[in-house]
Amino acid sequence: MTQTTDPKTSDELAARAADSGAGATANFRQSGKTGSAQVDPERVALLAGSLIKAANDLVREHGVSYDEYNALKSWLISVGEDGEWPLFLDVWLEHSVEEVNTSHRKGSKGTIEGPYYVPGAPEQDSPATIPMREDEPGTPLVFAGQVRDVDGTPLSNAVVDLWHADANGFYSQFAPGLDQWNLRVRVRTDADGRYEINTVQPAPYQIPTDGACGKLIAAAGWHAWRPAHLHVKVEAPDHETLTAQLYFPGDAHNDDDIASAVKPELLLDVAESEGKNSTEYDFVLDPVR
Ligand code: MBD
Ligand code: FE
Repeated sequence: MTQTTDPKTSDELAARAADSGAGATANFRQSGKTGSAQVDPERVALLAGSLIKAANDLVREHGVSYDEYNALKSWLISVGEDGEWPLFLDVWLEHSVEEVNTSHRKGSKGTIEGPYYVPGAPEQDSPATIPMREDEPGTPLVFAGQVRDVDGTPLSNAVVDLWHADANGFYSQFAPGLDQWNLRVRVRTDADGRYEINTVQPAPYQIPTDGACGKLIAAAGWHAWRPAHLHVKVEAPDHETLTAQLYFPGDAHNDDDIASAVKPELLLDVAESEGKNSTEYDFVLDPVR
């Protein structure tokens, strides 16, 4: 692996990690997604009622003690104080929401967006090079493929919006010291619907261990890892936007992702030659219904 910047010690990494989870709260508030939460009162009563009933059933079934009840109360308070609600929800709930909302699709499988997407990355024509530091650590990766409609037509007016962690597991805008758009780019496909993006291989991602989510993971004896992944949103006029993540063969956590977001269709086929990796992945989009 080409390493031109020293990897940080694990202490340095852990000290900065909780910032990422907290940054996701500010990111969500700015996302514009909060304003659309105009939910039908009947649905609120149904869904909130079901959730409360499920929690009461669990208390009876497992004989929850007052110590456990107070531990829960204290932990829920700290999730908010640590700004980790987006992290908690995207890790442990979004996968079901994604499943329910994309089950009608005939095109490519997608998966969760997660807490670290930021709209508005710089746009480039294909072939493109993602914004990165001069001494960006990590193995170079050429990520290429074609975007098509479900009927096979290449989509020349598509955009592949790519964002991912660096070789230390950090996302720009959610960790200090990284340029705003480091490892974030929007790439327009060419006349044949093809895209090609030069980037670097991301590292596996560890959920911040020093916030409320990390405390739950430690208290339960779980592990905090997601496998290394590339995040994408693939957009084209008159097509449903595909939100996906792509994973690398052989990653130790492909089979036990803490966010339950790995699907077999999302595994890349990576070829290595002279210290450089390359992979081809095609995206098939559903027309808007
Ligand atoms: C991530 O990078 C991520 O993709 C998800 C889903 C949750 C936490 C961190
Ligand atoms: Fe991620």
